[in-house]
Amino acid sequence: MRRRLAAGNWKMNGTAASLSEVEKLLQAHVSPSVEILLCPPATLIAQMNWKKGQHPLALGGQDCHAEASGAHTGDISAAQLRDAGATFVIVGHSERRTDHKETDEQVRAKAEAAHEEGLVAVVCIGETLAEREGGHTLDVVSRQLEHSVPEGATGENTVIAYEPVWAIGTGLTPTSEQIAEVHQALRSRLSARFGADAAFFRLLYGGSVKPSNAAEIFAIPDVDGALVGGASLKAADFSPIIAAL
Ligand code: G2H
Repeated sequence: MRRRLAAGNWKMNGTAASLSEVEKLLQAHVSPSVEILLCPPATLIAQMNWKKGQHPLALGGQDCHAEASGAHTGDISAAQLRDAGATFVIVGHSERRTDHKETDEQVRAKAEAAHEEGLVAVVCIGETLAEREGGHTLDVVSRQLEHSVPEGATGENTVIAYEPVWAIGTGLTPTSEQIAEVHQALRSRLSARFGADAAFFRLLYGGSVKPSNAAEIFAIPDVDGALVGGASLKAADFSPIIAAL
């Protein structure tokens, strides 16, 4: 029912020379039941879109402004991402929430802007180590889900990425039980809010996903794929993760 999704978030990595990694990725055998998304720096989206229609790779931005245009130096709008070839955009990544003090309300406004442009919003949520150790994980992710995901969200226009902040880029990953607990809670909260459509939302896990742990993570109920950072930069790492889906 839900098409599995392998999403790569290149963060602030990659130049034109990195396009060779995309070529290698596209040469690997990929099942049609898996959707592959790459979110490179915005500078590379148009270049990666050079073979549009000839490959199954979806492209996404890593952030967008809540407004469509205007005097916002250094920002990029959902319309500009779509113009460059993106069909997705990540919003509310913890690095944005931390580095740029983004709030749930700002994240929701960005997701709404993405929806207005026809982009799928990949809304990121996740608890810090202190919040987990304090026993607040489910409260935190539920609050983030409630306030970061707009009313107009559907399983078609929104993907939820659960990324525990303490697992991002650290090599640490939660246990399967911990991931399962959060994903089940998220599905339940989505059901309470969106009714039957909750079944169509894809829930990704993110945080130190790598070839050696991908299969175990993908076997967890209600995990529909992954948002992969460091291990998406090289085709040699990302391909086996995709193959494990
Ligand atoms: C989490 C993830 C990608 P990494 O941020 O969004 O990064 O896989 O490097 O932990």
